[in-house]
Amino acid sequence: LDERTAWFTAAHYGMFIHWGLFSVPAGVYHGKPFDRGSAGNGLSEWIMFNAHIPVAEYAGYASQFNPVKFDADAWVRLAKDAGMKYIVITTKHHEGFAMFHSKVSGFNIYDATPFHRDPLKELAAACARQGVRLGLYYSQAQDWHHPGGAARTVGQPMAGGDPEQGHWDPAQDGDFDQYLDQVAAPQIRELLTRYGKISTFWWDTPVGMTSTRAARLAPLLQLQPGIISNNRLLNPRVPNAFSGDTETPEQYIPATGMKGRLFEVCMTMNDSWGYKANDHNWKSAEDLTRKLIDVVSKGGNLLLNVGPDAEGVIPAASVKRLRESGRWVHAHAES
Ligand code: JFZ
Repeated sequence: LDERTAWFTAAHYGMFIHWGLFSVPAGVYHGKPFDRGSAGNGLSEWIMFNAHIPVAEYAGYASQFNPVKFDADAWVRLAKDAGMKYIVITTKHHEGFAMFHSKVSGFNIYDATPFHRDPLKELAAACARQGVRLGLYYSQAQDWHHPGGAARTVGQPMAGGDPEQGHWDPAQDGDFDQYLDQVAAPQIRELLTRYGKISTFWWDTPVGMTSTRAARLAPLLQLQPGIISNNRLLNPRVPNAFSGDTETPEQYIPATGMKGRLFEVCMTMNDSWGYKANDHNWKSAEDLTRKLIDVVSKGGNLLLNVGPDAEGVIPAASVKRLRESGRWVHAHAES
């Protein structure tokens, strides 16, 4: 038994939280619902890309982002009541907006919104108080706001390739290596030094990443001894030096598990990760419970997603399902 990963294996179940500026448009741009954009997806956190919203216009959503109903303790309590042992939250998704008080870029929830609070600080404190582990999602490569940040090219794999080819606004042009050194790396350093103990780190969509570039970010994880990381720093489909600790099957459960590798299935309760006002395609509580049992029976973890809205509220449909399914979990789990 690996001492570093034992807690993860025993945890079985975690809460994924996709929260960002995208919670403001909530899947609708200029009155038009974006259910299928140029990226071929209707994910609310992809609306900037799908609708090719100009950088300056998108940044304007920050003035409307005031999630005064955000209650860190209530979120953590909800996760616990559902039987979850850890939380993984988006600290910066592809839109480039930091959901923490970053000194590296003013494009963050503390400095750029009327909210003027650091929700990550509050969440970290609540997790520590209630004994729930905290993990951080950070989009290291795709960043559609900061110059030089990568944007995927439709039709190309979301790993490697040309980081600049998917840009739609000249404001995005710049040097990818400079972006990595001056935005991504220092923000990751902030995340791993200013919020107490961090248990997992969730890289995502390594567009433009090479092993040379991955090698400049990977050592930052040493700032948190014992941290676990997923396989999306470089190319998740190719085993390599940066495959991290966990495989990340997305929206499906591998038929026979993943021999020799830890894995964490991530799933949404409806069809979007970020809050999407017109997405009512909810899976039933029973279905979600069966999926949890299926994943755990194969030796994996389930990271089940919620998408809080722009007021900081986790949708009632999600809360209802977590509570209903949580009753089963608590009745059958050992601890
Ligand atoms: C990524 C993000 O683009 C998405 O917005 C969300 O955060 C999700 C959890 O992760 O989407 C992916 C990443 C990898 C694959 C598919 C979608 N993949 O490997 O099939």
